[in-house]
Amino acid sequence: MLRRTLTPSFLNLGILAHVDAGKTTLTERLLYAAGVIDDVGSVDKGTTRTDSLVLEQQRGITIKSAVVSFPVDGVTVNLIDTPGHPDFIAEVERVLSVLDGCVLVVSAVEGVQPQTRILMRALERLDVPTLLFVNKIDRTGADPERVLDEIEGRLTPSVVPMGSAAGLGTRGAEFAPFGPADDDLAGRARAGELHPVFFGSALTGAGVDEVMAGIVELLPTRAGNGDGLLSAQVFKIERGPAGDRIAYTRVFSGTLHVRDRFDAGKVTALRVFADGDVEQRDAVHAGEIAKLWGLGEIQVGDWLGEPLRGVEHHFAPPTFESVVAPADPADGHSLQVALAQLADQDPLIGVRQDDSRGEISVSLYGEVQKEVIEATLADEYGLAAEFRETTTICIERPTGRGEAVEILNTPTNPFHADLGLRVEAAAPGTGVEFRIDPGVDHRSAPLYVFKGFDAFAERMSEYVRLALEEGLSGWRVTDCVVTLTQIAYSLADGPPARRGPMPTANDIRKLTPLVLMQALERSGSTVCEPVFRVDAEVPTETIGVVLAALGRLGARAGMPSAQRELSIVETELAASRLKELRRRLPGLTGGEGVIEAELAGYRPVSGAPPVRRRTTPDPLNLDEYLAQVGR
Ligand SMILES: Nc1nc2c(ncn2[C@@H]2O[C@H](COP(=O)(O)OP(=O)(O)OP(=O)(O)O)[C@@H](O)[C@H]2O)c(=O)[nH]1
Ligand SMILES: [Mg+2]
Repeated sequence: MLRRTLTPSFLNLGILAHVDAGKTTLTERLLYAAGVIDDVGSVDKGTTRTDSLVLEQQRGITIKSAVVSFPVDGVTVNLIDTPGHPDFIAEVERVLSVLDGCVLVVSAVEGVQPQTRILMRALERLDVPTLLFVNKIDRTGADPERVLDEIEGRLTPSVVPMGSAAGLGTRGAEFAPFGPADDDLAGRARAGELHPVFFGSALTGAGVDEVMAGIVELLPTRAGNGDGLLSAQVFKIERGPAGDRIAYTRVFSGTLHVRDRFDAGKVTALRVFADGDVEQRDAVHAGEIAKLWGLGEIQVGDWLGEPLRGVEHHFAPPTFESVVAPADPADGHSLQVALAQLADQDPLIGVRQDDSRGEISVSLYGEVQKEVIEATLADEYGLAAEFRETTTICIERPTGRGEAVEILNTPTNPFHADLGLRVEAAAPGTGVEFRIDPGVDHRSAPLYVFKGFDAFAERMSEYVRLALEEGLSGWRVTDCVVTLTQIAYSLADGPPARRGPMPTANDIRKLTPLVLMQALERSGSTVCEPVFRVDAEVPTETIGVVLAALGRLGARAGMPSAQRELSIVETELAASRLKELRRRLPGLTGGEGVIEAELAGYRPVSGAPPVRRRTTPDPLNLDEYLAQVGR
């Protein structure tokens, strides 16, 4: 007999867009339409539910992702409002892996922006079913038809407009739906094959009811079945008023209970999102998002229970860094602690500690992120900090191929093991790949320390990655293949040349950089700097001076596309030149020029390669290395 049980269903929905497109305003409208709030808050007055941080309200931009929940047609929608400013892309990155669906917002005036393309590419790569909302049809200059063309031409051809907009550019602008979506369309939208497009205004509410209906009809909902093995992932960490860690967690399968124990700690309390608020519970099931207390050691990206996949990066890493110094030298230690805490909540705030100089440097996406870190240090930690000049983070790529071996019981190797490694250049963008030469006899690896060959290979790969954090010029080494060519270890009853204590995991860990850096020295490395694809939108009458300035910066600009008063110039610029252009543009364009930049890749620096001071012992200086890492 077929029995229908009423299981609750969920939809974890991301709201993504370029900066200022209207995500937070739309979120507010959806909450209002769902009946969970009685008044629509305003970004401009700092009264929205999701821009709850003081800094967000002061600046009128979203800095952190925020979760808020509402019911529609029996479905609990957990909506995640994300920041659109490119400096906070790390926040979006972490949210992506927990989404069932997404609404991508595009402004009917500004249209498709470079950031919109970056987001859409990531959503497509992850197969996240996505609806589009063309917002701000009430604003002067709104041109939904043009924006629809841009979407088809620059984002994805698989779009289906769900209606049309009328009364453009006025408060009375309205969305007129074509009619209900048929089953075929709904099925294909839920599978992510088609992207329905709505038009409207988050400010006036036009089109919002239709998007609301579309969210549950055209995006996939998940039944909250708590059977099966637990698999849950932490995507955001917040510090409570008492400094406690609160882990935002998406449960993919199974059930998570209060008092469950994990490596990171024991769950002491659990809350889920409901009706615009949070609600205390004892357990949370597959499909849901919860806030967990008590996991003192938890990190963003960690899995509770069975991991479903590894760590994935969907966006480019930060390309700038800056040394941070306390205004009062006595605050050095407090600053270090505060920055470590911030980096903990935000794994893409990379903190580098140079003990020999007592300096801390922070990796950055841009100036706005820098200002936010500065303000956070002041507001939350009472620390006045100064950022020195922002510099570019380069990378190193092996130039060719190099190999090195260290043999045990020789003067240069106190680590009781033989290790041979080869490093070879690989295609740009491929990262670091670790391999083991097929000729290596598995039994010659110290398997007793690592509990099997797979575990050994995994740890070796980790040691290799760590060693490559600082290359010959101090930059992270990437785009290469590292191959283990030789491994052996000493034994108490081995033949004389192999006689000695058996190595520990630490021996292998400390030996790896020693061998790898010698291999890299033989291959040589090329320091490469980030290069950006730049769109500069400038008043047409200033195009001549802008092109001349680009020429002086060594940039080859394409043909400018003139759109009456404004023209767009596309070009590519190295990070340092981009900074120079940003500095000069206001003067050249009477303050009217706007720049959008997207990382295009890395190119060898011209001239002498910049060197970054190492923060870890230099394996190529054997005495110093051994003195610092110990045997
Ligand atoms: N005229 C008009 N203004 C809008 C509309 N939606 C949002 N705005 C305004 O646009 C500005 C940005 O809105 P937000 O909702 O903060 O945009 P956001 O996408 O959340 O911005 P970030 O989170 O900082 O990326 C605010 O001044 C809003 O009042 C709309 O439909 N029409
Ligand atoms: Mg916002």
